[in-house]
This record gives sequence, structure tokens and C-alpha cells, in this order.
Amino acid sequence: MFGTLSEKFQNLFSGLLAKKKLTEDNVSDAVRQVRLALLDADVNYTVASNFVKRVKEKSLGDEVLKSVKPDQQFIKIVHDELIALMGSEEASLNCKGEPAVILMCGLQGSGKTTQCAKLAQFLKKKELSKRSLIAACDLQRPAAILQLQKLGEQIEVPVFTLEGESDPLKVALAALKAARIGNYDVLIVDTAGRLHLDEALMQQLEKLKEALNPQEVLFVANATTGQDAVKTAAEFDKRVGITGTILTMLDGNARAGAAISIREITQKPLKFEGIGEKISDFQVFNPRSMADRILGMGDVINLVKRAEEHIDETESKKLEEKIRKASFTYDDYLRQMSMLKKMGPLKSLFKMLPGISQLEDMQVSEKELGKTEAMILSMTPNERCERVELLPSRRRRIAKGSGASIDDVNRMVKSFKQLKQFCKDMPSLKQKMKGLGVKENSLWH
Ligand SMILES: Nc1nc2c(ncn2[C@@H]2O[C@H](COP(=O)(O)OP(=O)(O)OP(=O)(O)O)[C@@H](O)[C@H]2O)c(=O)[nH]1
Ligand SMILES: [Mg+2]
Repeated sequence: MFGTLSEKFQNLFSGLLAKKKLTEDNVSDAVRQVRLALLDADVNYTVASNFVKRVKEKSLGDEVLKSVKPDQQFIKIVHDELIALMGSEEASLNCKGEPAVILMCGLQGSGKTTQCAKLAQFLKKKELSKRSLIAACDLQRPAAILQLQKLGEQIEVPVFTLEGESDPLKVALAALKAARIGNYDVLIVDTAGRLHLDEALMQQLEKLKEALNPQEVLFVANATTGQDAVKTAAEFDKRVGITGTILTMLDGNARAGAAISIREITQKPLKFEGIGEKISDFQVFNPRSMADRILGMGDVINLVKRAEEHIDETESKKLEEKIRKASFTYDDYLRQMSMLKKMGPLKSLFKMLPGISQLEDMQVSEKELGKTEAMILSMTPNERCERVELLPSRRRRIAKGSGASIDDVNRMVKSFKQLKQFCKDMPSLKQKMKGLGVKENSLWH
């Protein structure tokens, strides 16, 4: 996700690991590097400066200097401060209202329309079981209504439109009326975007806000734009008054700048995050898990949450046990890959695992999955249980049997071995995470 920033932190931390104790000098140096890394990730200048000031003060405190593991203490301070900066706790969504109205706003292409559907789907889930109506109030872009209708069909959530109407306010008010009559719990209002902030857009939003009196005004921020998203959020807040932010495009070339600075600058919580194009690629923003991802510690909390939603518990327990013992076979590898497939785009899930950067050439694309399946199915039972060495002649046979190339087979074997090694290393990863105060969860017991 935040490739270079995570890498920089990892390098900095491993550099510190080599030091026996922290001194004022090496703390200053480490803090300087943190500051540069943050600025490079497009974190707001003042936010970065205040952040490192707090980190430095805490790192030079007596407790840290006297501690047996000052390097780990330093990492913990950075981790804790990042969490605090992003809001400490998960923020709630105000759904009190008949219906509760959620107004979406943001620049063009930031993901407003998609988030309307993602949010409706999220609210529909059984823990919340809220019925939503989505109002199509983007009358600017010709295809906007159709886009929303298609999304609505996919998730079986109705979309309110007024054919021929060109005033978004009229559509919104009619939708509100329809939501009341239909006893909907939530009305989600999609609005038009603009390439840049402009007066017409702001006035339209102000009018919508005044007329609808929404419980939530959510600013949709494209994380790939870094600090620009932060500036825009501040503008929207000043004019319209937002209640929170949804961070999108975290699966792409996202820069950590938006995630790190937006709450501090707007003083409004980060509520959700969109981590892919699929409707299910959406989750509550968790400051701790975001801090883990920024520092390259993986995103275990969200991984487990999503896994639990999709995988039958006993099946996952069995696999967990095998992962723990690193005793799984090629058959398990195949099973595990198809289980992961159920959980969503494989790449984004694998990226969430701590230490995954060590797993090069991991075959995770869905297309590759089919290939891998064919190769494993071409293996004999003894080969699948690793009772025999996969000598070149065997690899050639597997390649022939599955229509793959020798290179494909070699890559698959390498990936399998890497994953196995990774699982063997898990106890030490677990230790490392414990040292940093990262919460444990079922995947690691
Ligand atoms: N990769 C990725 N793509 C996303 C995400 N959210 C939305 N998209 C895609 O980004 C594009 C723009 O999203 P929209 O939801 O149409 O954005 P919008 O803010 O409604 O755009 P306008 O209505 O033109 O202002 C679409 O192709 C979406 O599928 C995300 O989290 N990750
Ligand atoms: Mg849109």
C-alpha cells in the first residue's frame, strides 16, 4: 500500500535494532529520518513537524533511555503517535434519523458514487441490517445516474431518480420523501463532482445540506492525491461542514499523506476506507490497523475481520493450525489459495499480511490461481505431500500435464516454499509484533 514509506520505516527500525542503546544523537537522527519519510509521503508540513516533536520528546524521556529495549520503545512511540494522529479509535456513523441522511461530497472521480454503493452494502450487513435508499443527485455527468443504477442492482439497493429533472435539490427532497414513505433507515445522497473546487459546486452542496439537514456529510478523499486531498477536505469542511472522511483508492499508488494528515487538519474523523474497486472492498477506518500498514507491519486486524466474514470457522481453524505448524502440503496450498479467493482480491489481502514484502513472486492473481490449481492437480499424491523431491523430470511432467511451462512450475514451487518459510518465521514475527504492542488475534495463536 504505502510501499516506500513503509520501506523507509522498516529500514529505520532495523537500523535502530543494531544500536545497543538510544542516545540523544541517534534519537535526533532517527527523528530526522521519520520527518523526511513523512514529508516524502506528502504529509502536511505542520502535522509532520508536530508529530516528530512529540516523538522526540517521548523518546528522550527517562523511561525510554533506561529501558532494556530502547529501539522497540522508539518504534512503539512512533506507532502510538501515528494511531493518536489518526484518531485512536474507530469512529462511529450517526444513523439516528428517520431516515438518517448521509450526504456524499468530494472532487470528480474521488469515488463518491462507488462509496454510496459500498456504504449501502456495508449498512445492509446483518450486524447493522439497515435498509438504504440511494438518491442520484449527480445531474452533471450524463452517465452518473446509470452508473448508480447499475451499482444499486448489484447490491439490491434501490436508487431514487427523477427523470428529466435538472435540479439536484428537487431530486434530493423527493428522495427524502420517498425514503420516509418507504420506511428506509438511511438515505445516501450521491452528488456531482468537479475537477477543482468551484463556487457552483459549493453552493449546490450548501443548499443540499440546508434542505436535507443530514446526520453525516462525508468527504470522499482520493488517497493517491496525498496532501491535495487534505487541502480539499479543509475547503469542503469550511464551506459545507463535513462530519468525516472516507479515504479511497488505497489499493493504488496511495500516498500516506492523506491518511496521516486529514484528521488533524480537519479535526473530523476518518470513518471508512475503500481499498479496491469491488463493492466489498470497503471497511471501517481503523487507526491502529492503518498505523500498522504505514509502518509496514501488515494489516492483521482487517485481514481477520474479512476472513471471518467469508470463511467458515472450522475450515479456517484447521488451516490456522497448519499454518502455525508450517506443516501444510501442496493440497493445503491450493485450498488456502481458493479460500483466500473468496475473501476478495488476493493481492490486497496478501499485502495486508505482515512481512509479506519478503514474499517475492507470490502467485496471487486470480488468473494465476487457475494455473496453480492445474499444476497441483497434475502432481502425484506423493509429490503433493512432499514425500518426493520435485526433480526436473517430475517438473517437466507436471508442466506437460497441466499445460504450463517449466518456468510456471518452478515459480509455483518457489512460491509454495516461500509461503512455508514465511509461516515458519511466524513465531518470530509474532514476537516482534508483541514487542510493539500490536494486538494479537486468532490468526496468530
Ligand atoms: N482502485 C480503486 N478504484 C476505485 C475505488 N473507489 C472507486 N474506484 C473507481 O474509481 C472510478 C471513479 O469512481 P466514482 O465512484 O465514479 O467517482 P465519483 O467521485 O463518483 O466521480 P464523479 O461522479 O465523476 O465525480 C471508478 O472507476 C471506480 O470504480 C477504490 O477504492 N479503488
Ligand atoms: Mg459520481
